[in-house]
Amino acid sequence: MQAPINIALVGNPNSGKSSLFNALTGLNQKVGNFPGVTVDKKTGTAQIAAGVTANIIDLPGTYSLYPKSADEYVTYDVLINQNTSDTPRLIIIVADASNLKRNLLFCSQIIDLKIPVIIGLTMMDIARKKGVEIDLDGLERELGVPVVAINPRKNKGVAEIKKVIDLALRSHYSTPPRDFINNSALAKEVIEEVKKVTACKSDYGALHIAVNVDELSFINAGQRLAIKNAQETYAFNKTKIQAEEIMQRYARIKHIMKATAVENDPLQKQLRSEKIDDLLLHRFWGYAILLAVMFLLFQSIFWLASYPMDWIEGGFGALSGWLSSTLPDNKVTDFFINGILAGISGFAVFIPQIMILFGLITILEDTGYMARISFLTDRLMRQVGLNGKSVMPLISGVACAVPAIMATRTIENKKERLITIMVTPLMSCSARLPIYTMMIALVIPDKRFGILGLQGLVMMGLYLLGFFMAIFIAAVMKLFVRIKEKSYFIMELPVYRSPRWANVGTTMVEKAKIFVKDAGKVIVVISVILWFLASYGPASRMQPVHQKYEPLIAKVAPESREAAVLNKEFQSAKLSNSYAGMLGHAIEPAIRPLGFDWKIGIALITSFAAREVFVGTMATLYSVGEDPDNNNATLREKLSSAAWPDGRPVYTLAAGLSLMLFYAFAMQCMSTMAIVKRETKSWKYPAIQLVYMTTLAYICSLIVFNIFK
Ligand SMILES: Nc1nc2c(ncn2[C@@H]2O[C@H](COP(=O)(O)OP(=O)(O)OP(=O)(O)O)[C@@H](O)[C@H]2O)c(=O)[nH]1
Ligand SMILES: [Mg+2]
Repeated sequence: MQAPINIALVGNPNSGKSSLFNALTGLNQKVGNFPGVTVDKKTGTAQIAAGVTANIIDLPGTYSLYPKSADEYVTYDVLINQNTSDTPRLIIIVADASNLKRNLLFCSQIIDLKIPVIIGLTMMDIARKKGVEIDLDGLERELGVPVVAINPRKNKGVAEIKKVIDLALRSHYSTPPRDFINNSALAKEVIEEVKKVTACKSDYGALHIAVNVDELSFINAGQRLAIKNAQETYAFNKTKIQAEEIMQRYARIKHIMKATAVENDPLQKQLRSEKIDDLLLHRFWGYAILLAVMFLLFQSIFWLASYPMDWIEGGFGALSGWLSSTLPDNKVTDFFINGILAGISGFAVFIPQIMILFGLITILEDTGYMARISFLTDRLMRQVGLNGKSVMPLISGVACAVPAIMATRTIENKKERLITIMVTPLMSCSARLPIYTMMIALVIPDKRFGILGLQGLVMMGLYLLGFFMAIFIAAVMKLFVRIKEKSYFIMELPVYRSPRWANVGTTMVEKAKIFVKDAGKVIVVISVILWFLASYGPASRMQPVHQKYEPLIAKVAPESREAAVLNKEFQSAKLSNSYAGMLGHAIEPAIRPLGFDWKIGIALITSFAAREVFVGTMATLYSVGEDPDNNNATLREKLSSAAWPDGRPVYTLAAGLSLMLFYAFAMQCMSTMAIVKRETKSWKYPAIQLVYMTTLAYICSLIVFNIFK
């Protein structure tokens, strides 16, 4: 058995690379129907033939070998830097047959890098519908590299391409002897110099090193100096050379297209996608439909999920009621039911909503509608310092800010990318959903106006609020960020495809698993710690409580009403004097103006690192604080009977709204801060985010609480 070889998948965006990656490796790399789904490299292994395994590297799509955006740089680095562990022994160019001409430009550039390539031609089905017939043998002859037709969406041609890979590796198939165009003539002396001072062997690779000499990390100072000297001596003009190169390539591609692709009646066939776009991108109807789609999306998160949520909630309530009546009445039982089980049930309830949310977003991506949303909103976005491409990150921010912030890599303009990163966490992510759902159920009446539910409308209002706040803050930041760069919006509109339901299903299950695993771990750990903090306290404070209540309880009949009342008072006094209670009381002065009591204060503290923890914290706190006979009440019921010491309810409309707003705007997510640091390469931006978002949250909550009080 040989050591695995590296095979890189490259090609234009949305050409089917990740689909092929999944077909080869059996993994589940994200696939979607718009350009720029993959923004980072990902490796998996595949069995190519008996005894031959390969590391398959999936890469972000690139239009040409001159990178413009951060995701294109990831690919560029793998291709140009010849000395890393990722350096491919073989490249598979995944080329979209329905856009052959543009795809061939990139193919020809890769071929000239003198790394062995195989072309996997996807979308033959769509090309055929467009009336384009492609002569594969002819193409192979013209380009001098193997060409295989594949359809990774339907798993077709995967065995064939493996065979060709195996053959290529076995016969030590190398690269075409002649360059696609005469690269060396473009800048002869400089190319020679680069080849002399670096390990680069191809003329075209050397040309790229010369063009990007300042950006490439693997070029050392000595090499850089030598190359720059040569550039000066021979008047190296990179803009002119690039233009010349692209022109020569297209000239040859035109000739190849003529010889190998037959287009029947190019003007006759209007694709189904174009007809649909006439409506969906319409000046009026386009926007009307967009609003309707968004509206349906949020309404359905609410009502579709309400049934499974009720079952889960009821199930956990019954379970803990049953357990507390069967298990022996001691500390261990208490810890298990009120510490662990309460924590788990607190977040398990929200699994259905999270799944539905991710499922619907996947459908938007898979059909190709997401790209249309970018197109429709570009004008609005541009006015506030963003770009149509900011919409994808913003919408996926509704699921989770972490992948959303990575998705900004496709935005070419640095200023627009930075502002998008700064405002994306304002979008209401799925971790806020539990808090919204809980509070809405508590303080918003379940009224209906025909098909519209008031609770659903408030939910949608919160999401819209996040969006408009993001737009507003972007407009403010536009005035402060000083990066000057020309901005443009070029985005391919992919053809409409029916969603692959298997993909939708796996995404839903995957996301639920991640939610349970990641959030679950934190929530359970915090709930356990919290149970301890809430159950114990300094003896100096706890003893008086015991001394006060124990004799009182001993006096009344054990099963009587007085006993129940006393017991409840006893439990809350204990909680209030516990370590957790002291913590909550300590910050109460700061949050009281927002309408929050000390229990909410504890939840604010625990959810500072991750807001998922909020509901779990509440569940634990209210379980510890309640009298033991009330265990099968749902958290919602417990919260609605929560009261201030003077008997006023805690969760009034004003307090509920204030709490929702606080969670809508506050920056409470360590993972987001870490990813912002990584993408902006500085702690400055996550720090700014933390300060501005939390201040914003505090002020908005304060205002709303005082209005509704
Ligand atoms: N009709 C058709 N659709 C295909 C074919 N191959 C892939 N697709 C679809 O094309 C879309 C894009 O596929 P991806 O695998 O995400 O493309 P990608 O090249 O990884 O895209 P980026 O990561 O954005 O660069 C998906 O909706 C696939 O289902 C094909 O041969 N025919
Ligand atoms: Mg991809």
